[in-house]
Amino acid sequence: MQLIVMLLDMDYFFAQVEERENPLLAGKPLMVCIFSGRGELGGVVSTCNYAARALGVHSGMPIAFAKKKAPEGAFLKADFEKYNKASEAVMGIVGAHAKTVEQASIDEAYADITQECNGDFKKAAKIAQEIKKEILKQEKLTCSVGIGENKLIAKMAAGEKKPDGLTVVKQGEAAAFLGPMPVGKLFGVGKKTEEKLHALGIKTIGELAKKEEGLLKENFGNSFGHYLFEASKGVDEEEVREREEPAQVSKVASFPEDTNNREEIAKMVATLAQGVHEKLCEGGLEFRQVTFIGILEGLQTHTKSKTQEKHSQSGELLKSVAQELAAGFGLGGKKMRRAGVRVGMLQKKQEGVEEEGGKKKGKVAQGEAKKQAQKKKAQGNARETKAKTQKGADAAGGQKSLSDF
Ligand code: DCP
Ligand code: CA
Ligand code: CA
Repeated sequence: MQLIVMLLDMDYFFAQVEERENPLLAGKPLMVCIFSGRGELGGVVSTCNYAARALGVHSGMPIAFAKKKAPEGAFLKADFEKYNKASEAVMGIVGAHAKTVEQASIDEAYADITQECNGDFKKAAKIAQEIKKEILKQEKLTCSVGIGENKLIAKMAAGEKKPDGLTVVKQGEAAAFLGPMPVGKLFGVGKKTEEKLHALGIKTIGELAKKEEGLLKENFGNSFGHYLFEASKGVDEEEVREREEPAQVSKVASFPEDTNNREEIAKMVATLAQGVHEKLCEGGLEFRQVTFIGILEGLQTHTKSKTQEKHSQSGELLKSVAQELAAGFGLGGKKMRRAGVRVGMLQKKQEGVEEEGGKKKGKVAQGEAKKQAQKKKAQGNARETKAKTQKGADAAGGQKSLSDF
């Protein structure tokens, strides 16, 4: 049967959720920000609405820059709990319409709908419309959907019409669809690759598709050269598969005796951070969010989180952020019984991948990550299996989590 894949991507996700919560914000420039704490305007724009984009603001831009471009705009602090909740609701709706769903990021999912639509592109479009309608009705949010014969084409199609778009690229139409696009738009091609391609006289995806594989391998290495050779023709053999990586990784431990000694707490945090870091490395994962969990003598649990501008796998960074959060944790005259360190917003380590305009382009690394994951699975890591059975014990709220909590 004809394989049919759908990619659903929420429109200006974090900012749209904020507009939904406060309709007064809609229409005027709105920036969702990750403040670094260094100065009033330290940090970066996580995302912004279309009114702000029209003024030249984009994801990853320093807040101070955005302030110059949109002085009248609203600048809100990112509230990940809110976005995670919306994300889970959206993923639930997609999951109700398709058996095989692969969540690719907080606001994006692939679904293999071959069976559901019987290999028929018209039926596939109907399913997408139903999903869009349900998300709008239940979550009051819009999204853009692409449909194609594989993941790559679905992804490229989803970017074609935004916001609130639905683009279907039928079988056999991929080359004509991709051909006229600037080569920088091809999934996996970042700024540096684009420049190199331009220097070779390649401006469109169609021009890239005409090049010999040998020439591309010579210039971009065997693996990425091969990827460019295939992707430019709309060839992609990666299957839609449910992800194995957890949403969070955490470690929690009890003090030998309840304590309010800051040094002792900091020492414990360092040990916990190291344990979390080991798990991250085992899974080939990078984090963006660090949470300190404090459980006081009366067993009240409090958390403090900090989100970094970028993903990282650094154990040093993890330890220092966790200790900083622990140092700022108010004991309120009580002693601490247990402490925990948790990392969230995880992704597979993106080796050798370019990032541009905030869009992660991890196609090639994904293949590598997949191999790693399969290898890991084959090895049957007993510790991890044990931890996985405890999933959902903390605030993951239905998402997969790896936790000793
Ligand atoms: N995000 C972030 N930092 C970035 C890029 C994105 O924190 N550099 C967050 C905020 C986005 C969310 O991830 O809302 C999803 O990212 P997308 O790339 O899908 O961008 P948007 O959904 O914001 O916009 P679009 O309508 O272009 O998809
Ligand atoms: Ca999006
Ligand atoms: Ca996205």
